[in-house]
Amino acid sequence: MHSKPVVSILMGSDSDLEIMNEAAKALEQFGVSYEIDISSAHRSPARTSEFSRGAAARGIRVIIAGAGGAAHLAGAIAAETTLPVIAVPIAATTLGGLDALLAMVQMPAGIPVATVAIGKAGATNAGILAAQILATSDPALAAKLTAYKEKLARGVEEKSRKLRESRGK
Ligand code: RP5
Repeated sequence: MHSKPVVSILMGSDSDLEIMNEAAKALEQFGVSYEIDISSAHRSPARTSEFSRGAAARGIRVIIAGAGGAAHLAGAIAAETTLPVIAVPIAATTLGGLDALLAMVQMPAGIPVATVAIGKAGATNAGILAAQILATSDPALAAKLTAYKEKLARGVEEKSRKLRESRGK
Protein backbone atom coordinates (compact mmCIF):
# COMPACT_ATOMS: atom_id res chain seq x y z
CA MET A 1 0.00 0.00 0.00
CA HIS A 2 1.45 3.36 -0.99
CA SER A 3 -1.08 5.83 0.37
CA LYS A 4 -0.91 7.05 3.97
CA PRO A 5 -2.08 4.27 6.31
CA VAL A 6 -5.42 4.76 8.08
CA VAL A 7 -5.41 1.37 9.84
CA SER A 8 -2.57 0.09 11.97
CA ILE A 9 -2.13 -3.65 12.50
CA LEU A 10 0.05 -4.35 15.50
CA MET A 11 1.02 -7.75 16.93
CA GLY A 12 2.91 -8.95 19.95
CA SER A 13 5.46 -11.06 18.09
CA ASP A 14 6.47 -12.22 14.62
CA SER A 15 4.95 -15.58 15.59
CA ASP A 16 1.54 -13.86 15.26
CA LEU A 17 2.15 -12.81 11.66
CA GLU A 18 0.54 -15.75 9.88
CA ILE A 19 -2.75 -14.99 11.64
CA MET A 20 -2.53 -11.20 11.41
CA ASN A 21 -1.86 -11.35 7.67
CA GLU A 22 -5.55 -12.29 7.35
CA ALA A 23 -6.50 -8.83 8.66
CA ALA A 24 -4.13 -7.28 6.13
CA LYS A 25 -5.69 -9.33 3.31
CA ALA A 26 -9.18 -8.16 4.28
CA LEU A 27 -8.09 -4.52 4.25
CA GLU A 28 -6.41 -4.98 0.87
CA GLN A 29 -9.61 -6.48 -0.50
CA PHE A 30 -11.43 -3.21 0.26
CA GLY A 31 -8.56 -0.95 -0.78
CA VAL A 32 -7.91 0.32 2.76
CA SER A 33 -4.35 1.53 3.36
CA TYR A 34 -2.65 0.04 6.39
CA GLU A 35 0.64 -0.37 8.20
CA ILE A 36 1.72 -3.53 9.99
CA ASP A 37 4.28 -3.83 12.80
CA ILE A 38 5.28 -5.60 16.00
CA SER A 39 5.20 -4.27 19.56
CA SER A 40 4.70 -6.06 22.85
CA ALA A 41 2.78 -4.86 25.89
CA HIS A 42 5.18 -6.76 28.13
CA ARG A 43 8.50 -6.97 26.27
CA SER A 44 8.49 -3.43 24.86
CA PRO A 45 6.04 -1.35 26.93
CA ALA A 46 7.71 1.98 26.06
CA ARG A 47 7.48 1.24 22.31
CA THR A 48 3.82 0.25 22.69
CA SER A 49 3.06 3.43 24.65
CA GLU A 50 4.81 5.62 22.07
CA PHE A 51 2.82 3.94 19.29
CA SER A 52 -0.49 4.38 21.13
CA ARG A 53 0.07 8.04 21.96
CA GLY A 54 1.18 8.95 18.45
CA ALA A 55 -1.17 6.92 16.24
CA ALA A 56 -4.03 9.44 15.87
CA ALA A 57 -1.67 12.32 15.07
CA ARG A 58 -0.13 10.21 12.28
CA GLY A 59 -3.56 9.82 10.66
CA ILE A 60 -4.38 6.32 11.91
CA ARG A 61 -8.16 5.93 12.44
CA VAL A 62 -8.52 2.31 13.58
CA ILE A 63 -6.07 -0.01 15.35
CA ILE A 64 -6.09 -3.82 15.11
CA ALA A 65 -4.02 -5.56 17.79
CA GLY A 66 -3.25 -9.29 17.79
CA ALA A 67 -1.57 -11.18 20.62
CA GLY A 68 -1.51 -14.54 22.34
CA GLY A 69 -1.14 -15.79 25.91
CA ALA A 70 -1.48 -13.06 28.55
CA ALA A 71 -2.66 -10.82 25.73
CA HIS A 72 -2.57 -7.27 27.06
CA LEU A 73 -1.51 -5.51 23.85
CA ALA A 74 -4.95 -4.29 22.73
CA GLY A 75 -5.88 -3.12 26.22
CA ALA A 76 -2.56 -1.36 26.74
CA ILE A 77 -3.05 0.48 23.44
CA ALA A 78 -6.68 1.36 24.24
CA ALA A 79 -5.54 2.82 27.55
CA GLU A 80 -3.58 5.49 25.71
CA THR A 81 -5.70 6.40 22.68
CA THR A 82 -9.31 7.22 21.86
CA LEU A 83 -9.03 5.49 18.47
CA PRO A 84 -11.18 2.34 18.15
CA VAL A 85 -9.11 -0.76 19.00
CA ILE A 86 -10.01 -4.22 17.66
CA ALA A 87 -8.38 -7.17 19.40
CA VAL A 88 -7.52 -10.50 17.74
CA PRO A 89 -6.87 -13.38 20.19
CA ILE A 90 -4.19 -15.78 18.96
CA ALA A 91 -3.70 -19.42 19.96
CA ALA A 92 -0.07 -19.23 21.12
CA THR A 93 -0.09 -21.45 24.22
CA THR A 94 -1.43 -24.80 25.41
CA LEU A 95 -4.67 -22.98 26.31
CA GLY A 96 -5.47 -22.62 22.60
CA GLY A 97 -6.26 -18.91 22.55
CA LEU A 98 -8.88 -18.97 25.30
CA ASP A 99 -6.30 -17.24 27.52
CA ALA A 100 -5.87 -14.42 24.99
CA LEU A 101 -9.62 -14.17 24.34
CA LEU A 102 -10.41 -13.70 28.03
CA ALA A 103 -7.54 -11.25 28.57
CA MET A 104 -8.78 -9.14 25.66
CA VAL A 105 -12.51 -9.28 26.19
CA GLN A 106 -12.56 -8.64 29.94
CA MET A 107 -11.61 -4.97 29.83
CA PRO A 108 -12.64 -2.75 32.73
CA ALA A 109 -15.42 -0.18 32.17
CA GLY A 110 -14.03 2.93 30.53
CA ILE A 111 -11.44 1.28 28.25
CA PRO A 112 -13.32 -0.52 25.44
CA VAL A 113 -11.68 -3.06 23.16
CA ALA A 114 -13.72 -4.76 20.39
CA THR A 115 -12.65 -8.40 20.55
CA VAL A 116 -13.18 -10.78 17.62
CA ALA A 117 -12.90 -14.58 17.38
CA ILE A 118 -9.69 -16.53 18.05
CA GLY A 119 -7.43 -17.02 15.03
CA LYS A 120 -7.77 -16.49 11.28
CA ALA A 121 -11.54 -15.90 11.18
CA GLY A 122 -11.13 -13.27 13.88
CA ALA A 123 -8.28 -11.58 12.02
CA THR A 124 -10.34 -11.48 8.83
CA ASN A 125 -13.27 -10.00 10.72
CA ALA A 126 -11.00 -7.44 12.39
CA GLY A 127 -10.01 -6.20 8.93
CA ILE A 128 -13.62 -6.09 7.75
CA LEU A 129 -14.77 -4.37 10.96
CA ALA A 130 -12.04 -1.74 10.58
CA ALA A 131 -13.26 -1.14 7.02
CA GLN A 132 -16.86 -0.89 8.27
CA ILE A 133 -15.83 1.72 10.87
CA LEU A 134 -14.12 3.77 8.16
CA ALA A 135 -17.12 3.29 5.85
CA THR A 136 -19.38 5.26 8.20
CA SER A 137 -17.81 8.37 6.65
CA ASP A 138 -16.83 6.94 3.24
CA PRO A 139 -19.75 6.07 0.89
CA ALA A 140 -17.47 4.47 -1.73
CA LEU A 141 -16.06 2.09 0.87
CA ALA A 142 -19.58 1.39 2.18
CA ALA A 143 -20.60 0.39 -1.35
CA LYS A 144 -17.69 -2.09 -1.52
CA LEU A 145 -18.79 -3.62 1.78
CA THR A 146 -22.37 -3.93 0.54
CA ALA A 147 -21.14 -5.68 -2.61
CA TYR A 148 -19.07 -8.04 -0.43
CA LYS A 149 -22.12 -9.03 1.63
CA GLU A 150 -24.12 -9.59 -1.55
CA LYS A 151 -21.33 -11.87 -2.83
CA LEU A 152 -21.45 -13.87 0.41
CA ALA A 153 -25.22 -14.28 0.02
CA ARG A 154 -24.81 -15.42 -3.60
CA GLY A 155 -22.26 -18.00 -2.41
CA VAL A 156 -24.85 -19.49 -0.06
CA GLU A 157 -27.47 -19.57 -2.84
CA GLU A 158 -24.98 -21.41 -5.06
CA LYS A 159 -24.17 -23.98 -2.36
CA SER A 160 -27.88 -24.50 -1.75
CA ARG A 161 -28.51 -25.01 -5.47
CA LYS A 162 -25.65 -27.56 -5.73
CA LEU A 163 -26.86 -29.47 -2.69
CA ARG A 164 -30.45 -29.61 -3.97
CA GLU A 165 -29.27 -30.67 -7.44
CA SER A 166 -27.10 -33.45 -5.98
CA ARG A 167 -30.17 -34.78 -4.21
CA GLY A 168 -32.29 -34.51 -7.38
CA LYS A 169 -34.52 -31.77 -5.91
C1 RP5 B 1 2.58 -12.85 22.89
O1 RP5 B 1 3.24 -14.03 23.19
C2 RP5 B 1 2.69 -12.71 21.41
O2 RP5 B 1 1.61 -11.96 20.93
C3 RP5 B 1 2.65 -14.12 20.91
O3 RP5 B 1 1.35 -14.52 20.54
C4 RP5 B 1 3.09 -14.92 22.13
C5 RP5 B 1 4.35 -15.70 21.90
O4 RP5 B 1 5.38 -14.84 21.49
P1 RP5 B 1 6.80 -15.42 21.06
O5 RP5 B 1 7.33 -16.11 22.25
O6 RP5 B 1 6.53 -16.36 19.91
O7 RP5 B 1 7.61 -14.23 20.64
O8 RP5 B 1 3.13 -11.75 23.52
